[in-house]
Amino acid sequence: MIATVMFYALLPLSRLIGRLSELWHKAPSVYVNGKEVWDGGGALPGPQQMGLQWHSTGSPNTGPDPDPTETESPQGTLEIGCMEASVSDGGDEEENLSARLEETHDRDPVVNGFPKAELQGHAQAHASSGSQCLAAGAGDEDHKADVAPGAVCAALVQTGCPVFDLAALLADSERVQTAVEPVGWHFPTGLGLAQMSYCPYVQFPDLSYYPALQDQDSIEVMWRVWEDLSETHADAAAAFDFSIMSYNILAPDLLEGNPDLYTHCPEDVLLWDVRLQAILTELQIWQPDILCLQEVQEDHFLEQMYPVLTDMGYTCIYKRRTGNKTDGCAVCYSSERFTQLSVNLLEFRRPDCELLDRDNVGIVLLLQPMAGQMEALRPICVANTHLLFNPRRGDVKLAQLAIVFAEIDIMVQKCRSEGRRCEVILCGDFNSLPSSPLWTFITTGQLYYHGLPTWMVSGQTDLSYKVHHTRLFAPLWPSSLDISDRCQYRSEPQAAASGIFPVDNRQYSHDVMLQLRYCPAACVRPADLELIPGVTDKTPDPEDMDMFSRRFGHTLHHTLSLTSAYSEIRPDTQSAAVTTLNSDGAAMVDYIFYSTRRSGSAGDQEGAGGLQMLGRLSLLSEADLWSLRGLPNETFPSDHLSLLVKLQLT
Ligand code: KL2
Repeated sequence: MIATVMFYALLPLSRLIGRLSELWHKAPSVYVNGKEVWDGGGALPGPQQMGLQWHSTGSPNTGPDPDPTETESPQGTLEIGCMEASVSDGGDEEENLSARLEETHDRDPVVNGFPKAELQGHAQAHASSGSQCLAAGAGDEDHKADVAPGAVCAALVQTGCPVFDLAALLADSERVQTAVEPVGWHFPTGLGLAQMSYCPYVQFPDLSYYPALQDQDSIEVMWRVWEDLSETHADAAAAFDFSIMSYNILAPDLLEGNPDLYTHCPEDVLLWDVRLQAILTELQIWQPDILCLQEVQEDHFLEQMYPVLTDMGYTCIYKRRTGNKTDGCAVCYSSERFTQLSVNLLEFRRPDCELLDRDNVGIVLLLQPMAGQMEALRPICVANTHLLFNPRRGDVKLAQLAIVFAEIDIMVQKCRSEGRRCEVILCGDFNSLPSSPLWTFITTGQLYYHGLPTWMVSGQTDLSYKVHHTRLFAPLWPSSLDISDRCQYRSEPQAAASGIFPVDNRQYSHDVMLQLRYCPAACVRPADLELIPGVTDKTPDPEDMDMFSRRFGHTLHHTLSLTSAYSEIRPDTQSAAVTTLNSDGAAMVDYIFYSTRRSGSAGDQEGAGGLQMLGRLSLLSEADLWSLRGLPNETFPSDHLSLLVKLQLT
């Protein structure tokens, strides 16, 4: 009782002292991925906002749109520019699309113009736009005092048209850093910086056992930043740099079909029109040279996305899922940078195969990069797919993946028959976790599957408590599929024979018996096995195991050398990166795999090949995303994040 009376007696005094100390106190520091970038200043929302509108007035314009500042075209308009914001009543800002768009952009020092060929030129353009930006910020008296270097572009958004310069971000981030900081595509988590910095102390401590939020010495802010990895690669004069995005955009029909997954979301962030605008904005910002989309609803794609993408200079290929599913996959590529050599639309459902009774699809296409006199550049095979979701059916996922590999192999062989090597990029939503058997198969080229429970394949769930497990045994799919365990069509001349004993020659030579010492049964050590150092404790080295699996089967192979562009652990914060989040949890299930130089083939330039990764857009952790109220949210319009990497073909 006495304590309560004392508390209320002293509260006004402590508030007064708090206010006074607030005046003296330095604004809190802001850390981006562990690095101090901001002194706590922030710009408040202004009267003008940036928006993106699609006015469909006729057939799509098939030509590229070289001038991103253009606001009108004769057939259809992709308008990016300034418009009057609808008046917001302050409390309702998050429900306002324009306000949300501003939130996406107002700290975004990027220009809408992708670095196609003249990287240098773009970077310089950015440097000058950066200085304009600074000048505008300095001229704005209202904000001059508290706007820090990183915030000046926000001031520009309020005073005139925002200018985006992704070019510099993707091409030359060092220059960007000197021009305007912070670099990257910035998504502060939690409250806006201005509110965080100047937030008054919590008002009703009497209702809470927790102390008032008083320590604001530092605010941790996480961003999706561009990770520049180009320094590790030598400047290649004849290099062809390009970017590729993989993005599951969450089909509205699937969203409505699984409402339980989105109970954490405010209604307005789930509206398709709102999400579409944000998706298009995202594509407009990054303008990837190749775009691989999943969960693209057919009607929306044809009516709303295709016209915009065509107008942006893309050629698009779409494949709807089979059965009564309304969504599918799309691959769009820049018509200026690539020509199409070949395309194959994949349906995984096979009427003659009980295993393959699901409606998932994929697209495999062969693209020829075009760059001035560089027609001799190796073609790039791009594969995009969305594998089955069902966590229990790893058997189906593997069979679907085998079809993708067999179709990629057709493209690879096609190039080989012309005496050329091609690079491979495999992307999509694989509904499988990093380090799962399916992921391991993709990244190592082999998977010993004998007896593996089907639920284990994707790592999505743990069903180990079950008494009975469906397991994988050879053959994984019927011979009618005509795909070997090397994931190549058997009818193709190069299809390798399976490594099992020939039926008519069961002569077990000493050599064969010797190799059997590495079979899984021989590798099991009984608990009471007598220890003979160097003998019974000897474990086979991986090369010998590899030889065993090649020789004796029960192993899936593919012939590509693929690396995942993203790793499970974020290199900056050491936290687990995720690509999708819903009420059920978060995980990394989307990937961009690209072909790398084969070990042992160095020196033979054309024979070795491989792509180099120059950079990527960082992912976020589950905690980061929950601080944004999960996915989808006002900033990220899908329950998946986009994956974006920049690759180099030399
Ligand atoms: O995980 V996904 O979402 O890659 O984002 O792929 C599938 C799931 C997509 C296409 O089938 O629909 C979602 N529980 C959770 N998600 C489901 C379910 C389910 N039972 N069925 C479909 N999806």
